[in-house]
Amino acid sequence: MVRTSLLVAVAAVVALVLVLAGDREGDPGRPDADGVVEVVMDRYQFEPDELFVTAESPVTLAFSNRGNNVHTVALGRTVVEEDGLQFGFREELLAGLSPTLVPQRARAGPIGPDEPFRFYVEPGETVRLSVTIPAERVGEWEIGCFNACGAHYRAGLAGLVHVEAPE
Ligand SMILES: [Cu+2]
Repeated sequence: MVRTSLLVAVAAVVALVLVLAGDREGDPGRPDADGVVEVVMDRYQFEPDELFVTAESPVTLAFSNRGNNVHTVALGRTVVEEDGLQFGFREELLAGLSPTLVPQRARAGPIGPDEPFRFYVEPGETVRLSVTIPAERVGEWEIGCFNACGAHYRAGLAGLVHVEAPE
């Protein structure tokens, strides 16, 4: 009887450890054990299209472009829209921050403290953005590519970024 209970307890612990390990490594859209969130751009989709990051923790978003078009990734919210065309976000998630970009040449556009942070991802390339998002930006944000006056965004290259409060 005691032995059976012990076996059940051991089996339960093993199952729990497996579940936790699975969560840690394999949860799409969440950082893995190294703090990396993998995102694939396949044609006009982010996969996954919903990302979860924790404020005040260093995170790396790794964008891999498996399509045939170059994309320009923007992070923010409130889309600037005119005549059915989209041009970017009114509010920038990374405003005033100093993210690291690998490779650095992927940085798009003019570089200044008030410029929106954009980066190109060429077909076949992976670009890694590393940053720590401050606690006051906890909330719902978006990612998108606004190339071709928003044609890529309208085609589906749009996703959500949930910035969660530190535990
Ligand atoms: Cu694009």
